[in-house]
Amino acid sequence: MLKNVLAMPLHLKCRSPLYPRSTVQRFPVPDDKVAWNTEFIEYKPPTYTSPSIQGQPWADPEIGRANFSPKWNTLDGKVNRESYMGLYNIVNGYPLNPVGRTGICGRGVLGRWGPNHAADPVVTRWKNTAKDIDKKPILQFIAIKRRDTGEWALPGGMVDPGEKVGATAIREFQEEALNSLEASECEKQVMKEKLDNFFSSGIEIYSGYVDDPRNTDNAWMETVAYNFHDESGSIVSSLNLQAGDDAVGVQWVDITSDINLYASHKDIVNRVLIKHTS
Ligand code: RP5
Repeated sequence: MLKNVLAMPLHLKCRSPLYPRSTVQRFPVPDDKVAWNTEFIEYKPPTYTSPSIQGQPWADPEIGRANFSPKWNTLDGKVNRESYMGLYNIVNGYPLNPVGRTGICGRGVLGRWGPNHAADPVVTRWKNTAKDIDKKPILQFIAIKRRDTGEWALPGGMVDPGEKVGATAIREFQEEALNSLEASECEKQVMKEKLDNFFSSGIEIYSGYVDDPRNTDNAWMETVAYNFHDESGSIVSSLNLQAGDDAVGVQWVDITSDINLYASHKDIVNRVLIKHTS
């Protein structure tokens, strides 16, 4: 039994035929061949590492390079190579996706071999006002529209080396949903005074694997998601929502059974919904 995987059956989005931002087709992996311990003799996935990540300061070098001796399954200097899912296997020098086959080897567009750590903020409020007391309460969260896929998503992002995951969630929220990267020092100070207390009340909702379309057999996304809930709605009502960084849209979204979100974000917001309604 795998630990720290959301409700998705095995993984699905990282088996869709076309690898993101490329023309590379994944080797088809049926559901019953995802698990590594199921024999799949015909399995011949292509190897792909995007030229866009090669030589980037935030990305690992190729495995086998003399200057690269990663310490798997542990904190490697400031880079966290530990998985929330427990120990992952290393085969012929390459870390193996703990959920199973994805139809592609290499790193694709991900910077790190093995786990790529992210953080996701789920900022919530009730949609209904006191006047709507007889209606079923609807929980809303702040979603951003991703520039790369055009899908609605949590305003999360990658953990910088040495950064605390909780700090990443708050920083990413401010960059993507409040456009803090383009705010003046004075605006940042106002934002800080308004939100410091609110952000200190975050509750961890999930830590583990993400069924991200960028995952490969040797590199995958993991996240820690935090819920920042404003029961009265008075704090979040003063937020000036403005898309920034990698986001091209931002808005409040009702958490309903038919929402469609990037990667496994729907499962994460559902966890938050259950927490507030059960
Ligand atoms: C997802 O990718 C995570 O849940 C997080 O939301 C996001 C981080 O990647 P970038 O948005 O920085 O591309 O797997």
